[in-house]
Order: sequence, then structure tokens, then C-alpha cells
Amino acid sequence: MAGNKTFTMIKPDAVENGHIGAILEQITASGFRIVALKLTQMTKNDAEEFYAIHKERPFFGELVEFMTRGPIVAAILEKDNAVEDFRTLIGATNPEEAADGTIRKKYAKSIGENAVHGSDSDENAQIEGAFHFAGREMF
Ligand code: RTP
Ligand code: MG
Repeated sequence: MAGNKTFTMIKPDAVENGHIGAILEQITASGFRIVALKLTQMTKNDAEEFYAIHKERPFFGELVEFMTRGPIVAAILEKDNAVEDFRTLIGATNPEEAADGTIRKKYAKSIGENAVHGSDSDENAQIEGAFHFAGREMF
């Protein structure tokens, strides 16, 4: 059975461009309940650990540089079928390929700077949520 939680980050580009409010509004209007939320900034070590799965990819250095250049909004979201439904809501990694109305279509400028993160499995949602939040910050 699919889990009911996912983890997201509003990435530095979308924070810089003033889209925090609009993105959180679209997320909650789409039926997700916010169970943890904060503005924070990842260190280089944090980003290298968070994205360790991509460390051999050619874009890894750029990705770490981007994700650490300013604050992000981290959140844990709850909804039935959360991981899959949230990835549908954000759209394809490359905003040019993202469906109309998706968060990446509306707010992302490029495949690298693509406005939001969404966990890709129930297991990673759990790991990523625990990476950013202590138990007493989850409601
Ligand atoms: P995310 O993990 O952020 O939700 O994105 P995703 O699953 O759609 O994409 P993934 O393959 O996991 O890639 C993670 C992030 O790396 C950056 N990226 N840059 N320059 C490039 O070709 C490239 N490809 C990926 C993006 O920020 C992507 O979201
Ligand atoms: Mg991913």
C-alpha cells in the first residue's frame, strides 16, 4: 500500500523569486496537509549527503552549489498516495516538459533550477523528512 507522507523543498530559485506563498497555497489547495515546515539553508555537506545518489552525475557540483546558495523551505506533507500525487503536482524535472498548471511549469526556469523537490519513494520520503526535521517538529 502506498504511504501517506512525502517530503518537499521549495528550492533557492523559487524562494529568491518570491514564490513561497503561492507554492504552499497550491500544495494545500491540492489536498496536502503540512505536518512539518521551516525556512532553512543547507550547508555543502548537507547537500552532498542529501543528493549522494547523484554524486557521479555530471551536474552534481552545480546541484550542490545551487541548493546551498540561499534558503529553502523544507516540508513534510500528508495525503493518501502522497509521493506519486505530489510528483504529479510538481511536474517533470525539466520544466519545458512539465504539464500545464504544474508547479515546475509555473515557477521553474530550467532543469537544474526547477523550483521544487519531491521525494521519489515512500522510503526516501521517510529518510529525507528525518534528515531535515526532529521528531518534535513533526505534527
Ligand atoms: P528532485 O529530486 O529535486 O525532486 O528532482 P527529480 O526527482 O525530478 O530529478 P532527479 O533526477 O532526482 O534530479 C535531482 C535534481 O538535480 C538537478 N538536475 N540537474 N542539469 C541537469 O541535467 C540536471 N538534472 C537534474 C535538478 O535540480 C533535479 O531536480
Ligand atoms: Mg529526485
